[in-house]
Amino acid sequence: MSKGKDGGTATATRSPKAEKADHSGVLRDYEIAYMSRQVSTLARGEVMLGRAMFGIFGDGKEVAQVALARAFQPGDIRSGYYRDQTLMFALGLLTVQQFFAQLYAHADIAADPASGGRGMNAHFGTRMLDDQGRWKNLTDQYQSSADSSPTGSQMPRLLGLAYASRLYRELKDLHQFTQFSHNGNEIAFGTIGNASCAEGVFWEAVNAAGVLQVPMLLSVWDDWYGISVPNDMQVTKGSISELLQGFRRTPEKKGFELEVVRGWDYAALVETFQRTADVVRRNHVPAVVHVTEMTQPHGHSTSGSHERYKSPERLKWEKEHDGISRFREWIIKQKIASAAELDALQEHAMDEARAGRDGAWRAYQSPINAEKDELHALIAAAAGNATGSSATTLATIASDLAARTTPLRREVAAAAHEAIVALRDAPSVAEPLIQWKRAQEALMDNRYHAELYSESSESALAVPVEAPIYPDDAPDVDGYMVLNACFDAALRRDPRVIAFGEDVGKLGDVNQGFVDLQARYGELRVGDTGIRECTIIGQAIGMAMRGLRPIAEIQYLDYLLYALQVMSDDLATLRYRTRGGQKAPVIVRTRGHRLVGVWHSGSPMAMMLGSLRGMYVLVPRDMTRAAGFYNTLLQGDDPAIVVEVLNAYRVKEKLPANIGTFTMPLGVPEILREGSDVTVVTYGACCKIALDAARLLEENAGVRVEVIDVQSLLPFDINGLIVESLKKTNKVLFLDEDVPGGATAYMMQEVLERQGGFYWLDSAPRTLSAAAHRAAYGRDGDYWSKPNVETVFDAVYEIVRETDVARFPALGV
Ligand SMILES: Cc1ncc(C[n+]2csc(CCOP(=O)(O)OP(=O)(O)O)c2C)c(N)n1
Repeated sequence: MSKGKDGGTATATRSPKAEKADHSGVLRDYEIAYMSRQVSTLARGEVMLGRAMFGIFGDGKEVAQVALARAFQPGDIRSGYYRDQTLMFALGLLTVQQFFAQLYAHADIAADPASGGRGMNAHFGTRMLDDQGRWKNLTDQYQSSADSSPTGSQMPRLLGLAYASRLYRELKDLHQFTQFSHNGNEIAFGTIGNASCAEGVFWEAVNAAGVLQVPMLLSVWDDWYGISVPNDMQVTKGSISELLQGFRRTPEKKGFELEVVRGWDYAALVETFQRTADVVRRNHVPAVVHVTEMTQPHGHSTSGSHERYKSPERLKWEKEHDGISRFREWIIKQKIASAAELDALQEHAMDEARAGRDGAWRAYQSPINAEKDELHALIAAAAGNATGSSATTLATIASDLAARTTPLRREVAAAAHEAIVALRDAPSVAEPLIQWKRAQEALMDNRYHAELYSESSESALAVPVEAPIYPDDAPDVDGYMVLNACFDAALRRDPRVIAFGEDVGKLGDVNQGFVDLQARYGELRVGDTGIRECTIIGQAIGMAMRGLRPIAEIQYLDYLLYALQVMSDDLATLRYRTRGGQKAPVIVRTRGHRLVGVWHSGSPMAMMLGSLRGMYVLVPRDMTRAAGFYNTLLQGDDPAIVVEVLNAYRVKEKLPANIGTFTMPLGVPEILREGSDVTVVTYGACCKIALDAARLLEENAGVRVEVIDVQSLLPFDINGLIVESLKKTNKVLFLDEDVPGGATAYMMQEVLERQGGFYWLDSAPRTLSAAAHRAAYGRDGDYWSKPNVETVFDAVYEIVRETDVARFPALGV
């Protein structure tokens, strides 16, 4: 066998039988690599033909990937990116037909199991859940977590997938969960492009993997470019392995295994991956394999040609170093097969690629054509029944539709719409078309909107409600102690619950919710992390995807911004982008709303509402309600963020007797004070301000304010309690500490538009939010930056004054 740069050799003597078996493995690898190349070429053609919107393929990376596949064992899991089609083929996790189905955006999980047409071409993933949304056995086959497009975004998740193995190995109470792990033997295999190593998230994840010593094997596919920008403009010294030298482990210090191997050298690749994987699996050591000298025969994607930025010399070099050609030469030289035998094998691979493409296209097109024909028949019939100009219009619509040989569903839907509009004066003629369109829209609703949140029996919305129980002698304790008792019960009840974050372990978090719990449950159950918000969330995502129940803490809501990308792109989209194939029930715990100054007073709720659909966003006003939400979420299978009120940890609350089991329903507001004049809709820290203002309004002006705590922004008032209040008061103020146009606007839209609250108003609806900037420092800065009792008083007073000037004279403020 030949030798890689750092790769060593694999020259152990083998029996003739083993030799033969190995040869057939090599030929199988060659066939897959060759077939994958043909797939790239054919797929590119499909985009050029207009059958697909966009294509990005794995050409040039084939040889390394068939070699990498050999290092996988059942239960191992991949977190990679769009170049990995060959790896997926080699692992048996993807068929050619499925690859093309995804390229065509075939909206059916039977055709595209990774995403049901939602993802994008070359966004891979396995179905880890059954059709009831429950976990399958993840250890009896290889797994792939679902890809996303932002370069580097596979890294935070990769950290967590690998960390889960460590927990499953080191925590004895987890050994029973063999559906997810066998003693933590599973490796999390990552892949990333060379240029993406310039992303901050790459460094954060690599550093954390070294600190945590997780079984992660990361391959860097290095083809020198990141679209058009070369390596020496991406990373210092132009080489990621050179840069990572400081991470290399030594006899004295823990660190990484580090390997460099060339992307066209099959034998060295097989040997390197196998040897490295053995170390990673056995010793739980992270590793990076830098695969150099890769090529990109078709260029970056279908969006442009690489001749625009690669020199003729580089293009020539790429041809000479093409992995498939080199692999073929090596096989012939090793006398594993003759040129003629390889030609036959290539022929077969080509047939397989073509058959996959053609099968996928037929499967994609035939139901749409059937729908088109169905609609065509209806329009033609309607044309026969219609009179005057609409008959002519319908005949034209029918013939235009018939002329579409490869229709899109949207074109069919548009034709139906056009026909219905043309028949607006003949409703009885239009009726069959309307019925057809309604049925079609219901199907599309399912195709494109289902599985944003859990629809399983484990949905957080299906968790039974258990009210808190307060015996007569229920003690009054500081708010943080309520949380502490809740977390203690959760950790005791369920060994899968793992809490971590900055200062969460030894200190028990900056507000003591976890105080003493590390001492009780150990460092792996209640742990400290480095200051790395993005990978705290990634760590949680990967753990949750392997059956654990992480509670990941972001110390202050203001610092969520560092984690928001991964929460938005990865966590919140996971269930949706896999169409219910994967889930990560992560609980993100944070605290916000009001403390001191620009960076500790955050209440950027609309930032979350806009970017975290797919997660629940909960805003309890006190720690008892927060505890109830945690108890609910731990029984559910959706990700969520709970924003605790920063200045409420030392406020006294009664400790419920059933602190470990009582639950808070999601999306159910609470009326904190009944009133008949104005409804104030608010949440979190503003509840107290609203109540204080309501009391003053009643005492001073006889205004009876109904104060409603929404408690949960996503989901929002699922039973329509707020509109019932509006029916009584006919006036409303939406109050919070977000910026103008932030969550107050969101609540207003929910109540006035979705719940139809507009129809019950007799004065203009109003919002009262913080100023358009972040809060200035100091108590006075806070007072003039955020709503306070006086501004709430004035806002409500103005609302009631609008309909009764005589009773409410102007205050002149
Ligand atoms: C966060 C982010 N920025 C930019 C892009 C656009 N983009 C897609 S691929 C790519 C280059 C990636 O290069 P590399 O990591 O070397 O991987 P390769 O595609 O060469 O395999 C860029 C800039 C993106 N997808 N995500």
